[in-house]
Amino acid sequence: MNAAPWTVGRYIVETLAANGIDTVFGIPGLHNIELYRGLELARVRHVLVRHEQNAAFAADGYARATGHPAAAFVISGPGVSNALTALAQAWSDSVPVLLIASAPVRASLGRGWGVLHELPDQRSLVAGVTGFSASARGDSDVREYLRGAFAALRAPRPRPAYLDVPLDLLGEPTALRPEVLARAPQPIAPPRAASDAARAVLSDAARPLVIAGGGARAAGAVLRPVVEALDAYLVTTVAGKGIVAESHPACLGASLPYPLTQERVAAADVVLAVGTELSETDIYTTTRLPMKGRLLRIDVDPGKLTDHYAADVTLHADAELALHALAQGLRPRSGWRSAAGDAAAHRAGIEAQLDGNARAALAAVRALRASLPADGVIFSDMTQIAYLGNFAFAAERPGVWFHPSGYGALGYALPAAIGACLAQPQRAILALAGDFGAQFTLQELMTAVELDVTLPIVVWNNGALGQIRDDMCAAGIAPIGVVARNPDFGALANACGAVAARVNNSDALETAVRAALVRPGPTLIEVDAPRFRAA
Ligand SMILES: Cc1ncc(C[n+]2csc(CCOP(=O)(O)OP(=O)(O)O)c2C)c(N)n1
Ligand SMILES: [Mg+2]
Repeated sequence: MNAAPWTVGRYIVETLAANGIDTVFGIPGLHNIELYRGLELARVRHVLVRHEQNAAFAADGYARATGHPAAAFVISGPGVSNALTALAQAWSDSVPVLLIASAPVRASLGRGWGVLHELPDQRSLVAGVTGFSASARGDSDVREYLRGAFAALRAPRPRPAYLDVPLDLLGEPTALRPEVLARAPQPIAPPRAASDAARAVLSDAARPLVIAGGGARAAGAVLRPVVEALDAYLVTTVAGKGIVAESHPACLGASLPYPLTQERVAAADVVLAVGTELSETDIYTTTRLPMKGRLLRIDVDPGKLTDHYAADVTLHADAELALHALAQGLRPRSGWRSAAGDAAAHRAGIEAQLDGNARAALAAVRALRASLPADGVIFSDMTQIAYLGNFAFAAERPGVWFHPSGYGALGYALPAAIGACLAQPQRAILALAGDFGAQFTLQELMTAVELDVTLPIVVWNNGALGQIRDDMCAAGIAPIGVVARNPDFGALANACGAVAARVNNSDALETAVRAALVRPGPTLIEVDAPRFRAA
C-alpha cells in the first residue's frame, strides 16, 4: 500500500474502493481537493462531468447498468444543490447512488459567517431524498457514516446515500484504514403462514394476473413458472420491463397506462403485485388502478404493504424467495389465459388503438429495437417517444430499458447513458431524448467526446415540448411556452467534436444507430419527428 500519509480524504476514497466503487463522477473545487488526493493514491477513476446534476445522473446510470452502488463527488453548497435533482431521481427509482460532498470548515458550521459555499444546513437539503445522510465532525464519524451509507445503498430496497465532510477534516491525518463495511443483507424470507395464505388465494383464482415491478427484477426465473402454472397474465411496470421476456405468451408488457390492460386488471379476480409501488407513474393515465379482485402483495418495503391499495394478503419478503415459496405445491392448470388468448393479441390490440403520430413513433421504436443487440441498453428521457417505448420497446430481458420513471427529471438520459457506458464499455448503449429535454444536459456531449465513448444519442425532434403542448390542447388551454427555438443539433454536435446525422425514416434511423455503435465517440442522431415515417 502506498506510503503517502493517510488523510481522511484518502481514507474515504480507499474505503469506497474496498467496497467495490471503482469510478467516481464529479467536479472538484477548492473545498474537496483532499478527496482528489485520495483518488490519485487509491487509483480510483474520476470522470469529470460538466454539471453536478450530471455527476449524480451518471452515477445513477452506472448503478442501474451494474446493479451496484456508484458514487459522485461534489463541493459544498452549489455542488450539493446542483446534484439534488439527480439524487431525488435515484431516490424515487430506488437506485444506490452515493454522494460525497465537502462542507465548510467546522468552526464556521451553523454560525452564518458567510463563508464560501455556505448553506444554513447542507445535510437537510438532501435528507428527504436519501436513505442515509450525515455530516461528519471527526474521523470516527466518517467511518460510522460510511457504514450507514453502504447499508442504505445495499438495503433490500436500495436508496441513495449522502455524506458531507468539512474541508479541514478531509485534510486531517487519520489512523483509520479501509475495511469492507456492509455486505448485502440476507434476503428477507416470507413468513410461512402468509405464503400459505397467498398460495391458497392463488389456487382458487379463476382469472389471476401478476403485476411485477423493479423489485422483482432479479426474480424472472421463479416468476415465469408461477405465471405459467397459474395460466395467468403478467403485466410489468417500466422498471420491471423484461423480467420475463416480453415475447412470452403471458406477458402483456409494460402496458399499465393503456385502457385494454386496465380493463384486464379490473377483470382479474386475483392480482398478485410483486415488487411494485403501483404508483401513479406506473399507471399514468389514471391515479389508481381499477382492481376488483383480491390483491396479494409481495414487497421488501413494509410501507408499500400498508399503502392505499389495501391487500388481502401481504408478504414482507424478497421477491425471489416469496415467489419460490408460492411455487411450492402450486398445481399447474389451464384457465384464463388459455381461454382468453395469448398476450400477443392483447399487445396488437393496444397498438391498433394508437393514433397516427404514435404509429410513426412506433416505427422509430422498432427501428431502435432492430438496431440494438438483445442486451443493448436504452436510457430514455421524458419525451413522447420514450413514453411509447416504455411499452413498445421489446425487452427480452431485464435491464435493457431505463426511464426516469418516478421523479421524471428532464435531462436524465444522456448523463445516465454515459455512466452506463463507463460501467459496461463492451455493451451497446443508447441515449434517447426529446429536443427540449436534451438541452437540459447537452453539455455532457463534451464529456462523451472527451471520453470517446461509443454512444448513439437519439434526439426525437418534434420542435416542441410535445407532450405538454398536447396536454394543454387537450385541456383547452392555449399552448403557451411549449415551442422553444432549437439549436442546429448537428452543427452543435460537430462543434463539440461529435459526429451527427439527421434521419426521417426507420431504415435511416436503424442504419445511423448501427453505424454509431461501431464508431468510437458519441453520435448525435436527430430524428425529424413530424416527417418521420416507416420505411
Ligand atoms: C426538470 C423538469 N422540468 C420540467 C418537466 C416537465 N416536462 C415534462 S416533459 C417536458 C417537455 C419535454 O419536451 P421534449 O424533450 O421536446 O419532449 P417531447 O414531449 O416533445 O417528446 C417538460 C417541460 C420535467 N419533467 N422535468
Ligand atoms: Mg419535443
